[in-house]
Amino acid sequence: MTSSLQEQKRDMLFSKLDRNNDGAIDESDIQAHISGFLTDFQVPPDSPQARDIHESGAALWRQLNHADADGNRVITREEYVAAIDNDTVEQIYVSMNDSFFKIIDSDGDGRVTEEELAHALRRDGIAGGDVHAAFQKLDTDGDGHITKEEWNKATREMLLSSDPNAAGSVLLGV
Ligand SMILES: [Ca+2]
Ligand SMILES: [Ca+2]
Ligand SMILES: [Ca+2]
Repeated sequence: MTSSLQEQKRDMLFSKLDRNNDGAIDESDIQAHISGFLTDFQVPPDSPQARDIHESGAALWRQLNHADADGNRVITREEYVAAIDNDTVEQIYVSMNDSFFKIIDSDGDGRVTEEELAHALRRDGIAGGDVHAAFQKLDTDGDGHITKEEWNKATREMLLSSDPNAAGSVLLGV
């Protein structure tokens, strides 16, 4: 059974994806979201990372199409919330981490430091004081770095866990 916390988190993700706030997601929202991300992280639009992210966006849209229950090429809040399950999380969100993690890991050493995370979270308006707590939650083995495995785990928790203390909630700022 879906808990209300899960629904609340999916609702927040939907609101992030619905860039123009018209209550439905279409392909232009996804592309706007990605362009905003590239601008925030100062990724040159013609770089391999930008190409990666745009390809992820196109893949995200293809995957989201199965959420479009009535087939009208737009995804409503209800369709989105109902479509998130284990498979969707793996196919959409965990697979997109390959691209996003590379950008958040700004020095490219395969691990995200607290400073790199601070840069990523600041973009979502999370105050500096919360970054340390967020980092400690995401760095589950406590070695001072967030690996892609730790990030993927948080991504799954973000969408699937009903535990309010799960590390993944940090990714949504809740
Ligand atoms: Ca629809
Ligand atoms: Ca790094
Ligand atoms: Ca770690």
